[in-house]
Amino acid sequence: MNAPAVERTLVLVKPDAVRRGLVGEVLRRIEAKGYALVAAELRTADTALLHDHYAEHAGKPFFGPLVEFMSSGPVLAVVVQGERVIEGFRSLAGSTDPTTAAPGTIRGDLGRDWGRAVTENLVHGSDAAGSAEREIGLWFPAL
Ligand code: D4T
Repeated sequence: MNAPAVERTLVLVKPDAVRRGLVGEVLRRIEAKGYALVAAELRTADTALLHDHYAEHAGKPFFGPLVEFMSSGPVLAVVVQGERVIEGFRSLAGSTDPTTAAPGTIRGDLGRDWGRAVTENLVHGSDAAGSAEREIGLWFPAL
């Protein structure tokens, strides 16, 4: 069997995680798993970037609150590299809803429902090779 190709994924440490001082904990888990950090930038995203990033969710009831939440403070955007890192990081992150995300995952260990209009779930990770390429191009056009 051929070795799997090295992949890159876009990870966002979302504003809730940055506010709670969890950047180091998220990066620690990525590095402990053995993945490499390729680029990282702390920035407050503007709504144009977030509309592009979340284009698949445009028109859904949570879209407005999602964009508002994601622009409410800085996020750490990170490009992470390794074999099968796209599915590997999503496994580290856990399922979307932090209340029921498995213990041992970032969302399961560190997240919860805060009773707000949007699911604040600490991190984002690209869900497929095509979206990873698209998202890395949006957040890191120079890469
Ligand atoms: P991201 O894309 O942020 O890594 O999260 P997921 O891949 O786990 O989940 P998603 O794309 O389905 O949702 C994107 C983003 O929208 C918020 N959300 C989602 C929400 O507030 N209410 C909802 O009902 C859903 C489905 C949370 C993550």
